[in-house]
Amino acid sequence: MSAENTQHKQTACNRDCPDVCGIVAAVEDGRVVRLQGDPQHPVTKGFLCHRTSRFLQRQYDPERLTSPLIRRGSDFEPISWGEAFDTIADRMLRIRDESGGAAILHYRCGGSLGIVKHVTDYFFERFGPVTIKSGDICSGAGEAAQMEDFGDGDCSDLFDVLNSKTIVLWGKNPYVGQVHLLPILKEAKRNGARLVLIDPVYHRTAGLSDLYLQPRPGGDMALALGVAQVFFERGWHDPAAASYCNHFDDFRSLAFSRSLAEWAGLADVGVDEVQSFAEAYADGPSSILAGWGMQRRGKGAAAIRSIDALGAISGNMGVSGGGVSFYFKRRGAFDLSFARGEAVAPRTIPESLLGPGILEATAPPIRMVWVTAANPVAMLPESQTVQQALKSRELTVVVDSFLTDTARCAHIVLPTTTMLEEDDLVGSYGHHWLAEVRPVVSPPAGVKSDYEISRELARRVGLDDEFSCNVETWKRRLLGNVANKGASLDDLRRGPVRNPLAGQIIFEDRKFPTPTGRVNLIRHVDPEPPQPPPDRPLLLMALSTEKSQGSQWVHGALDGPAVATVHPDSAAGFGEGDLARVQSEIGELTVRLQFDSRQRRDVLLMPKGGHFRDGRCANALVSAAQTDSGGGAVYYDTPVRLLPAGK
Ligand SMILES: Nc1nc2c(c(=O)[nH]1)N[C@H]1C(S)=C(S)[C@@H](COP(=O)(O)OP(=O)(O)OC[C@H]3O[C@@H](n4cnc5c(=O)[nH]c(N)nc54)[C@H](O)[C@@H]3O)O[C@H]1N2
Ligand SMILES: Nc1nc2c(c(=O)[nH]1)N[C@H]1C(S)=C(S)[C@@H](COP(=O)(O)OP(=O)(O)OC[C@H]3O[C@@H](n4cnc5c(=O)[nH]c(N)nc54)[C@H](O)[C@@H]3O)O[C@H]1N2
Ligand code: SF4
Ligand SMILES: [Mo]
Repeated sequence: MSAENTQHKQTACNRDCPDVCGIVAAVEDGRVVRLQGDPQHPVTKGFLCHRTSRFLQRQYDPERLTSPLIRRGSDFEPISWGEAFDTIADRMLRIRDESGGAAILHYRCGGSLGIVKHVTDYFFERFGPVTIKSGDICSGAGEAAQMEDFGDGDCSDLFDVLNSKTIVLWGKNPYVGQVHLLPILKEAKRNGARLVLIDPVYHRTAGLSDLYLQPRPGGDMALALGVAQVFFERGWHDPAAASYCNHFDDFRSLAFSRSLAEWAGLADVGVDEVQSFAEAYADGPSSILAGWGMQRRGKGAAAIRSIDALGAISGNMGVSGGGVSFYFKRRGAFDLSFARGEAVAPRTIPESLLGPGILEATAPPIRMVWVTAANPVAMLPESQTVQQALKSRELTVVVDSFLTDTARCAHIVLPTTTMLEEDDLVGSYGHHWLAEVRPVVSPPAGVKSDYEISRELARRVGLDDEFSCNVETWKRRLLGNVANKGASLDDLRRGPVRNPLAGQIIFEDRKFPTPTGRVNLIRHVDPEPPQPPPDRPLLLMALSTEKSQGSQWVHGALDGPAVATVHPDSAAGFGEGDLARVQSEIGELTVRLQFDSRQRRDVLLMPKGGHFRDGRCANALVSAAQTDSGGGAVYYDTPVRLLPAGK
C-alpha cells in the first residue's frame, strides 16, 4: 500500500542488459522502498527482472562504499575527497610530464550503459590522450561480422518479429538475459509463429520452442552451412540473391564443400534435424535473433558471418519479419562526435588481453590505470593476470560502489553512485527506445558520480573549460542530432521515445551500406568446432545467471563454492552435490557439482561473475585470447577436467 508521503519517480535502468527498462521508483522520506517496471513503456510492460527487482538490497547494502579509500599496506583507510583528488591529480600530471599520456590507461566496461559515461572517456582523452582498450569482449566479434557482411550493425524494430512466420533464437536465453523479449515471443506464438531454438545448453526456452537443436558448442558454422546446402539443393534460396550478394558462387561452393552428413556431424546434430530446421526456416519470412554467447569463441565472428549468409541467400534480409538481428545500435541516436577514441589514442590494448597487455606494455610502460564501471579482475579472462597487472602499477584508481575484486587491487578507491542516483541517458542494444536516467534519491554523503569525479579532477589539472558545466548541458549536447526530431531531453522527460533515426526495417529494399552496396557472403571458413583434448574433455561455459548482473550479486547470494553443472555421465565417480576441482591449463577452482541429464556431455556450466577472492571466478580458468575479428574475448572455448576435491 502506498503511504501518503510516497512519491513515484520515473527513471530508467542503466545496467548492461538489452532491455533498458523504464522504472518507477516509490520513494518515501528520501528512501526508495519499491521498484516497478514502467507500465507505459512498450518493452518493459510493467515488470522488472529478478535481479533488478532486488536491487534495493544492493542500494542499501551496508557494504556500500561512502568514502574514498587509500591503500595502506594490505588495508584501506578512508581519506577525504580533497586529499584523494589532490593525490591523483598530482600523480597524473607528473606521469604525463615524464612519460606522456600513453603511460595512463583508462578502462571502462559495462557497469552502466549511461551515455554520459562517454564524458569520462573524453576527460581522459583531453588530458592525454591516454591508452585505451580496443575491441569489445561482449559483442565485438559479432559486430565486426555484421559490419563486414552488411556494412552496418543494427536491427529492424524489435516488434517486427511479430511479422515472422518462423523465429529462430540462435544461441539465446531470454529467460535469463532478456526477459522482456518473452512477452513478444509468446505473442508471436499465439499468432501462429513457429519458434526454433539452437543452443548447446539446455535451458527453459527449449520448452517454449517448437523445434530445439542442441549442437556442439561452436557447431553453428557447420549447422548454418548445412542448412544453406539444403536451401540450394531444394531451390529454396532467393533466386535474386546473386544480384545483391557478393561471392554468391563462392558461398554456394562452400555450402557444398562437405556432405550434409559431414555438416551435421561437425555440428553434432542429426541430418534429419538439419533438414527440419531448414524446412522451418524456409517457411518465412523468418527472423534470426542471434545471441551474444556464440560469438565469444575463437571463431565467433565466422559463426555470425555464416548465419548472416544464410539470412541473405534465403531472401530474409531487408524484409519485414526477416533479418539477422544481433545488436541494436544503442548509441545510434547520440552525438558522440566530441570524443575521438581510438582515432587519437596514442596506444590501445585489446580488451580481451588487458591483463597481459598492461604487464607487457613498454615505451612507455603503463604507470597508472583508471578503472570505472568495470570489474575486470572478475570479468576479464585470466583474473590472476589482471589482478597482478593492476596491483603492480604506480597508481591504480578504481571507481565503484563496492570493494570488488578489482577495487581491492587499487591504491585509491572512489565511491560512486548507483543507478538510482544517476543522471544520464540510455539507449539499448535490444530495442530502439531511448530514456533518461534520473536520480530518484540523492546519493549518500561522500559519494560522487563519474561525471562529478571527472569535473573535480578537470579543475585540478587545468581542464575545467568543458567539464565545468552540469550534466544537463551534456545531455542536451548528446541529444543534438535528434532533439529536433522528437527526441529532445524534454521529450524524453515525458516518457520513452523511439530513436527517430532508426527505421522499422533494416536494409529495406536490400540496400546495404557496404562499399559495393551488396552483402558480403563469407567465402572461407574453418568449420571445425573447438575440440577439447581427451584429458580435459569438458568445455567450460560460464554464462549469465538470473541472480546477478555480471559480478553484481545481491548481498548474501554467494555462499559456499560455485555450482558447476554437468551431465551425470561426465562426472564418473562423483555424486550430485559432491565437491570437485575444475581444472584448466591455467588454474583450478573448487565447485559443488550439480547434475543435469538434459545437458550435453561435453560442457561444464557455471554462472559468470563469481568473485575471484572467494574462489568462484570462472575467469581464473580462462586464458586471455582474442576472437577471429572484432577483439572479442574467447570465454567459452576453455577445456577443463573434474578432479576429486582436496587432492
Ligand atoms: N540475468 C542476467 N542477464 C544479463 C546479464 C547478466 O549478467 N545477468 N548480462 C548481460 C550482458 S553483459 C549481455 S552482453 C547480454 C547478453 O547476455 P548473454 O548471456 O550473452 O545472452 P545470450 O544472448 O542469451 O547468450 C548466451 C547464450 O548463448 C549460448 N551459447 C554459447 N555458446 C554457444 C554456441 O557455440 N552456439 C550457440 N548456438 N549458442 C551458444 C549459451 O548457451 C547461452 O544460452 O545480456 C545481459 N543480460
Ligand atoms: N566467464 C565469463 N566472463 C564474462 C562473460 C561471460 O559470459 N563469461 N560475459 C562478459 C560480458 S558480456 C560483459 S559485458 C562483461 C561485463 O564486465 P563488467 O562490466 O566489468 O562487469 P560488472 O560485474 O557488471 O561490473 C561492473 C562494475 O561497475 C560498477 N558500477 C555500476 N554502475 C556504475 C557507475 O555508474 N559507475 C561506476 N564507476 N561503476 C559502476 C558495479 O558496481 C560493478 O562492480 O563481462 C564479461 N565476462
Ligand atoms: S537489468 Fe535489464 S531486465 Fe532488469 S530491469 Fe534492468 S533493463 Fe530491465
Ligand atoms: Mo555483455
